[in-house]
Amino acid sequence: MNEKAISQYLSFILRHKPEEIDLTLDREGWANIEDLISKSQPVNNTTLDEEIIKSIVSNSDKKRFQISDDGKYIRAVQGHSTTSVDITLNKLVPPISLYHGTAQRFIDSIKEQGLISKDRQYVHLTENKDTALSVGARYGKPQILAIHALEMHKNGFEFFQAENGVWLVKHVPEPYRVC
Ligand code: HQG
Repeated sequence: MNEKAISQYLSFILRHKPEEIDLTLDREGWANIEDLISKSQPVNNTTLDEEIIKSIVSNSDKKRFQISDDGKYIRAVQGHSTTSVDITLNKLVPPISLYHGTAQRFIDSIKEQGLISKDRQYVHLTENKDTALSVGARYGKPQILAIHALEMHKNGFEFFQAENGVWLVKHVPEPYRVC
């Protein structure tokens, strides 16, 4: 079984395109697992079932997914682009600095616009430089940016933390980028 491919498929459906398989997510991002299984396409010839889904959820390195307490529903905890989802997030005071991993080829544009969320609902930030490095490497030669998160918060920007610890903010204007 190819867990990575199935995890990517679940991310695609649960974060971006539930309508692709006519799946309904509620405002908090939850999908009924039975419904998801019956509507999903096989991934690399593997037909999804409850055991596979639960294994992927518990093995996810970044804890991308969550199963509801009653075991009937699944959601992605962050990373959404679909506007049908608006997860109630914990609003928290961030640490002094947070990191964002990007690709060097985006730096000129970031200097002009600051960090923007593009297709997703939020800019994603992390406390972990290694995570930032691997996130940035998905798009080219990686570059870690440090952000004055606490100063932003003091100036009125709202910071949220997803269930898996990823920090979320709507925009990071250029003056708050340290490097
Ligand atoms: C860049 C992964 C030009 C931004 C990670 C990034 C994360 C700009 C790309 C989650 C820009 C957007 C999200 C600007 C930002 N001009 N480029 N003004 N502002 N960018 O994939 O943060 O493994 O939407 O730096 O762990 O890379 O999928 O966001 O390179 O938490 O679970 O535009 O995805 O999680 O790319 O990644 P993305 P991201 P998973």
